[in-house]
Amino acid sequence: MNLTKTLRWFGEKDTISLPEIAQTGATGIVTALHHIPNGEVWTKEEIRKTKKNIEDHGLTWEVVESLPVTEDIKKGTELRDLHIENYKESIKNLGEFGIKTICYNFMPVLDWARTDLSYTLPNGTEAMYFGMNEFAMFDLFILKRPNATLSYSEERIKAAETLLKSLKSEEKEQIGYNIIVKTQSFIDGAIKEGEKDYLRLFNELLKAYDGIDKSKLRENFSFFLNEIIPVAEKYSVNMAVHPDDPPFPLLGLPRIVSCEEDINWLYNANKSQNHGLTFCSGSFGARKDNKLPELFKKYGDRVHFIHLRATKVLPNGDFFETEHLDDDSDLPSLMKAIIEEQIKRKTIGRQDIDIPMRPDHGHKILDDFTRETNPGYPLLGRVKGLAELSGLEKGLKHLLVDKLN
Ligand code: DNO
Repeated sequence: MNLTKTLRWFGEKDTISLPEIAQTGATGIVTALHHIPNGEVWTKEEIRKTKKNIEDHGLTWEVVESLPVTEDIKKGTELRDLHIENYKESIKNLGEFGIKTICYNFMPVLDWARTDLSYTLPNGTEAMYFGMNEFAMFDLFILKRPNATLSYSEERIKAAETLLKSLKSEEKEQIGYNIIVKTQSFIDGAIKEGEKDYLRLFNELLKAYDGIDKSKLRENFSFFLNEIIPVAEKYSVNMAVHPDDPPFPLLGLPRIVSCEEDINWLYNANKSQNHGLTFCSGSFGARKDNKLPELFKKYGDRVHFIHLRATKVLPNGDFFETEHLDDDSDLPSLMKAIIEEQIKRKTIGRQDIDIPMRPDHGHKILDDFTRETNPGYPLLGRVKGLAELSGLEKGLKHLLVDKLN
């Protein structure tokens, strides 16, 4: 009874190689067919090639992260049916190759957001940071989104103005580029690295959500689930939706996987065991009202994949990614809840006891500064997280399980 240790790999373009990952203590790979455009079918041939490559290095392809849900599916446009048919075909093909877990998300336009990708910590390492004033400044004065003022308090708008005046033009531009391009392009976001007209394109993507509020987005999500989950059941694939990061609305867009009320809605929208959650402690943890161990205890039976990292929330609402085991997110209590869920699964004879987990993101440390990697995915920072989390798991398991036998 162990969590299956995995690391995310971004395919052949990743500067981190499979032989390197094989040395880290991870046995599984989390990856996607990043070269296939969103909305198209992942063919058996392409799946076979990637799986073989991973297995040739002594690793297993544990989880797909992500099989992208197109904006057309989220918005429910006339292309939705075609994209859903393609999605079903991809699930079927993955299932036939023995891939059991697919992580995806249902966040409109922006998959995740940070304003600073190289926030220096006192010991010289670097983390990722989300600044409320920085984000408001970007929205109000760089993007100049119509009606953006409606999303912020007067106080926030003032603070954003003050910030705007204090920054050099390259610094302002960098924040916009980080939010729209740098954090999105490597995970198959709509705007690619190098795109010059990114502000205008991004505004168009946002505009297309006019009239889509939380209940409409939920309706579209529910439609999608009811189409794809029977296919997932047939091919023994677990679908694991990733929570919103950060877990609150941004840019006037609705967010529907942010808190307990959302998870409750989600689990009821389709009751299949094959429809569940990627429990991302770092994403949920950016909200103080999300109590991680409690959430896991309540909703753990349909958690199919786990992302572990800690978030430090500052008094003004800003947050940054802190050490994996920083006290702020209380990962020891979360890990205890995870092990208890595994015990429960074992007792009732479930097969999915060794839930796949990955250390989510990592600080830039040591030699990470000598190699270009995707934001959040340096090698050594993640390996440190993996080692710490594996130790935590082993220690707790020793107390909770081994001692009982
Ligand atoms: C960022 C990730 C997300 C995540 C997707 C899953 O580092 O946590 O991009 O992979 O939201 O669909």
